[in-house]
Amino acid sequence: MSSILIKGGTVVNADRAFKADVLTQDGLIVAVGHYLAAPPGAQVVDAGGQYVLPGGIDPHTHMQLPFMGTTTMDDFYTGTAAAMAGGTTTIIDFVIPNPQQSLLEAYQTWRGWAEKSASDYSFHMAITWWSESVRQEMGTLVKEEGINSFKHFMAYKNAIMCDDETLVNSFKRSLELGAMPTVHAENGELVFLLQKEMAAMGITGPEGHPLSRPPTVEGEAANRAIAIADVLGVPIYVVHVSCIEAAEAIARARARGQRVYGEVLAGHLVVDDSVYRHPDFATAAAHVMSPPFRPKGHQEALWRGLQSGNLHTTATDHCTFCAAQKAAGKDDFSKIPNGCGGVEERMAVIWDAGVNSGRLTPSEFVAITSANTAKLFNIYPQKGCVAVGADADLVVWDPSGSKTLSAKTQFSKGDFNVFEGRTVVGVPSHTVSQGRLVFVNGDLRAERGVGRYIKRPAFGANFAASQQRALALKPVAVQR
Ligand code: URQ
Ligand code: ZN
Ligand code: ZN
Repeated sequence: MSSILIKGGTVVNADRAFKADVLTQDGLIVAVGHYLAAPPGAQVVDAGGQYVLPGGIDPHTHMQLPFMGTTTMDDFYTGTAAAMAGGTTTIIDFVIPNPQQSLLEAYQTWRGWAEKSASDYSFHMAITWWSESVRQEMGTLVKEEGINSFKHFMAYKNAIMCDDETLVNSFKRSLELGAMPTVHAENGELVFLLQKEMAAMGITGPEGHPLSRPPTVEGEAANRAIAIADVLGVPIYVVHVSCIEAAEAIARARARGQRVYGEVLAGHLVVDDSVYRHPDFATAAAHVMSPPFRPKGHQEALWRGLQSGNLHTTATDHCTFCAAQKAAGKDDFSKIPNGCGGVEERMAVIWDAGVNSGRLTPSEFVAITSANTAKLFNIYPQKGCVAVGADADLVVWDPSGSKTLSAKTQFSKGDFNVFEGRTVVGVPSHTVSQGRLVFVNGDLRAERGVGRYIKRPAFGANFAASQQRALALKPVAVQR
């Protein structure tokens, strides 16, 4: 594999920013320092006036997901390719077994689908039912397959929803295994009832979607999951926190010293619920995802949660359905496949709305787009850090570059963009994945199938793993 020298940039890690050159070789970062010389044959990138960031990590995507009677438009190749065009070099996707299906069987299916990935990827495992066999297979997945996080959907009744018995048993098992339980926090029983009430009132359009899942429905589930985790003494990670009620539930628990972590979607930070009142069905339906986009006031609470350290990561929940697929819910909004895109736009949207606005420093941006996810899911500093020995996943970030986001120019196979028309300042000029230049000034050079499955050790086990990596590192003579 070739060597890349990134010269003249400002390296930004979650803890600090500093001027330095970065040298990669054989897929690893081998030097970070001043006046580094390019080895023979190395590619040289001039990063003058730009930042050099750790590759983005998106902890929440659904590539090639079969859901609500159809399958998402982006598969693992097109989805990871689009991600790299936006500076994200690792995704954590989800294996979602059907109820009564073996977890290991579902895991093998998703591993097969993901073979085509263009970038590195990992999996959370969803727990959609409970039995002694599920308990056993969770152990196998942690000990042998490098899965250290288990997802629980508290919504989607009559499909993949977990009842409290499953939550309690699975959270307890996660603690035994040193794995992180995560939740989609919406009370699925309330959603189910409110959907029926909307139908009874004759509300069938997309405007009924947010009405059937108000913030209190999310707040209740967040509080319940946090309370269960508190009693069991297990940490918990709440995905796509969208509203004040859930953000405050997390902040209260953290103030009491409980290990609770929160994830925020780029969409929930900048898009509000007015989209559901758009007169065009396709436009309103394109925004149907859960939890729904919220009234404007919730966004400030999410930003403040990220600034205060009570919310920790940003993601996209990239789950793209085209207009024809969304039309399944033309006469009944509860039949609209839930999901939106964003994997390509996440970092630029958050830089533009977060860093340019003064809400976040560049280092805080790195924390919430990469480093915190790597730490919480135990792949730091292999990922999430520009440092010797880390994977050569990097983004050269041009703070003065600008772009108008649009479905017309996106690499995603979706046909809609929830950020349509938004002009952002601050974009990736180069993306490096596994030591390869995969995106250069708009030119995407994604290679199908080169992505690797990234194992994530159980918590408490990573000291041994990092020792092994340190011992495996070949000493590299660095020319200055
Ligand atoms: O709920 C999720 O995270 C998946 C099914 C994607 N869809 C969505 O609306 N968020
Ligand atoms: Zn969800
Ligand atoms: Zn999701």
